[in-house]
Amino acid sequence: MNGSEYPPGYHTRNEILSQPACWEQCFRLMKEQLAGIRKQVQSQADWLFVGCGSSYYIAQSAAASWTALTRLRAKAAPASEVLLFPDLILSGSETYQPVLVSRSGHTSEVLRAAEYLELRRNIRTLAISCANHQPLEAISSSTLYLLPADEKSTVMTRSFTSMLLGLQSLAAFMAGDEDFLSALARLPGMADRALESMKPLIEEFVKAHEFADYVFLAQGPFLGVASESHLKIKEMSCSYAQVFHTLEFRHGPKAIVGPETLVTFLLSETGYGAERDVLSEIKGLGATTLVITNQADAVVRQNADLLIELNLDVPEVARLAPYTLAGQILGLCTGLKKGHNPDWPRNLSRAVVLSDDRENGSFQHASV
Ligand code: F1P
Repeated sequence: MNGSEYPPGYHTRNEILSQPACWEQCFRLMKEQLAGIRKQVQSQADWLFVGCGSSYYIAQSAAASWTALTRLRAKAAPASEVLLFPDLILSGSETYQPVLVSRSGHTSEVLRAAEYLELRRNIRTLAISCANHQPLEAISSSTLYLLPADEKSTVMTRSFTSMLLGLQSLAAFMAGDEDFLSALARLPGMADRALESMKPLIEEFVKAHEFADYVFLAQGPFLGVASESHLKIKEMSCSYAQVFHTLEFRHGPKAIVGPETLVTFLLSETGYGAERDVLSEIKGLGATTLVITNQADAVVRQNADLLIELNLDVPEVARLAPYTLAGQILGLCTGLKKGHNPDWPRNLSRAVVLSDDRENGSFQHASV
């Protein structure tokens, strides 16, 4: 279905704006599943979050959240690394609890990583998906389902934030952190208000500017969200985008900065002062800046060409999903301005399904 009966971006726009209501539905679904899942996973193991594309960026954000909430070790890996360099990923004698993240449950690399972990390494895996009756659920030992978060659009938006919030709920549930769970429950109302205020600001900003390239900067748990934001602008508008740790940007990549570069800062609370110093420096080099922060001081206000101040009364790690919203809207508006249809991005499919040539162990991209 090419969706031509709908205006460009119709599905993506609706799916972005539906996130507060979708999160509420998913929190209810998580409540029904958490107790059962807790019995099936190894709570004290090292948690390994695995995915591809946006789902890998969920894995990055979920791993950071896991450690922040449970104090247990956790890491993220693209499915391809589990397949090609398993000994780098599954190093040492640690016991692992892998989590396979896949909106569709059809992504070949994720399926093969699940098979490898379950059958070759005899490790029980947990999957999280927005679809059922798909091959991943048949391979993994248990599956968390968030069906309302699936999209019609190729581009992941509400599935990204909902699966991330689902995994954060699981972490808080296992850590017995009731305060964090109630903070998450307050997010839909806050996100509604945040979307209402940021959407017109971003629309106006995109209308008023032309950019040659995009940079997204973040530290700590926000890096996965910066990675996802950079992918949204790439997928929806076919623009050049890069992502770095904020302070890493000084060490060479800042050479590209000019007025036609939009540098987006996702400011954390923990690293605020150091990140704000990079903002001042990069603004001084002539970049155009978009700042997403929970609260802004005078220096940030002075150096932000567009400021998205969220004022969320929740712990820092609970802000990851709301921090994703601005990049989604930026990608949508930029794609529409450039004449693209974000619902069906160039070169992309909803899932990468490969013809599996096991003879020589390689994968060719099948026509999907
Ligand atoms: C993963 C994914 C998406 C990407 C594109 C292709 O899909 O890489 O992140 O945006 O749609 O598929 P999934 O494994 O989460 O279904």
